[in-house]
Amino acid sequence: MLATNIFLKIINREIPAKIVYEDEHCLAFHDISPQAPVHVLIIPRKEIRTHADLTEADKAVLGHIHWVAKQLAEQLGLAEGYRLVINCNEAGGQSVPHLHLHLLGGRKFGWPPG
Ligand code: DGP
Repeated sequence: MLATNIFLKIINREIPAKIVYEDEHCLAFHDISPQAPVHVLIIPRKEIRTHADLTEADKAVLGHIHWVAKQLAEQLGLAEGYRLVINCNEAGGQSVPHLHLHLLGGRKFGWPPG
């Protein structure tokens, strides 16, 4: 069956992406529209539309994508610091309906976010 959202298409190799990491639970690839010198998206293989859709059964995969983010930050030279972002729903700035963790680094970030 063909995937219904763009990130599922990347998981299923229906469209290409610059994949930097994958395992049985998740996939990480470079964002197509980078907002920093390093901008990687880490996504669970499981179809979870938004952060608000998480259930208790998803606690392990949520922890796992953060662990992968920490390891990728080291590998990608972000020792000075980095930012992790999960946008939730339209008001939270989410545009792709598949949970994803943004790993951004390589520049200084401001606060509050836009
Ligand atoms: P968000 O706004 O939090 O839903 O972030 C979605 C991100 O996904 C956005 O930074 C751009 C990225 N993106 C959208 N389509 C594609 C794609 O086809 N390939 C890749 N690599 N990234 C994509």
